Amino acid sequence: MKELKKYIGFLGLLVILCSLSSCNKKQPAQTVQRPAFSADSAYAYIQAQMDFGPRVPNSAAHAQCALWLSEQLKACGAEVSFQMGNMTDYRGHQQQVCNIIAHFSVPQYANRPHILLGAHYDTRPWCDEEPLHADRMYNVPGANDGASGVGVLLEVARQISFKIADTTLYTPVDIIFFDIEDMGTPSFYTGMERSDTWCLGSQLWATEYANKANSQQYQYGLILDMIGDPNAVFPMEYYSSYYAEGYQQLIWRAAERLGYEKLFSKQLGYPIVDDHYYINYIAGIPCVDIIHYDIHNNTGFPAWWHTRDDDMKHISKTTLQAVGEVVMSLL
Ligand code: 1BN
Ligand code: ZN
Repeated sequence: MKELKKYIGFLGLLVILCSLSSCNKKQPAQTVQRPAFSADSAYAYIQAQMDFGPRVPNSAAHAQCALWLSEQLKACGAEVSFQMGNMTDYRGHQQQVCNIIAHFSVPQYANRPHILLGAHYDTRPWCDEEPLHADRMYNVPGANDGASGVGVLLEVARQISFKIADTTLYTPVDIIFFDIEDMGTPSFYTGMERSDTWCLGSQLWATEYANKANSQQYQYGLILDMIGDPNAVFPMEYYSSYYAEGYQQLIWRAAERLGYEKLFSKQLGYPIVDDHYYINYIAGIPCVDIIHYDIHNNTGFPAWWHTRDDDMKHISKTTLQAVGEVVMSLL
């Protein structure tokens, strides 16, 4: 009997000690569900574009890259078309535009409005932010300004192909690679500077969209531009707030949930006439721009912007991973 009492006493003590020790144990941090995205793959897509050389309009590299992009999108199961047209550049010359449009359809949700994801694939013909005059006639290599947004969206396309296969894509998606975003009036031009000389491809697309009776319906659009720098910061760009506030909030909140609140700063940013501006203003589709500002430079952009230094050393897989996860979380 005495032995039994001792045994029960010992068991009681054990229970108390166990419960105390479990009280002291820290609750595990709430784990965030991370959407699938490979920064290694996005990086390789950026490198592949760089290997063509600068994708300046009218160059062989530009044409070869356009073809390669359409093949990559087709390999991911998209229906791909080229939108061709002519637009007037800063000197009044005609430029041939070639936008690349990929549709990812989900038969069960065919009637739902699409999400539009976009980036520009051309690179600027001049490094007009170079300090030395002699360097200003070089083409911009465009690792960040061009290839980074396209690289992330190619990886998004690859992830979409898996989602279509396992029936977890709930929204039809269109990916558009816009042409001639970056041929706006160069700083050395002595004539009049006009803001509508930028984004010629998206202006063409938005104008044709607005003039077509039965255009594809879009819920909203999202443009990625200069999204690969290791020290990137994406404030809430002004025109995106003006035209698409709710969607901008949705995207920045998604970034916060994933732990990327430093990268996706909640500060209001400057107004930038990027491709999203014409998608808002001409097409009437609410559209948000994720774009890197740098308030420490007088251009408002990073030091490599429109210089020969816009190369692979300013591409970070950590930043690509963050942007990629945020985009994937919207699908
Ligand atoms: C973004 C990257 N842009 C050009 N390269 C758009 C832009 C247009 C930025 C005008 C500043 C002024
Ligand atoms: Zn540019």
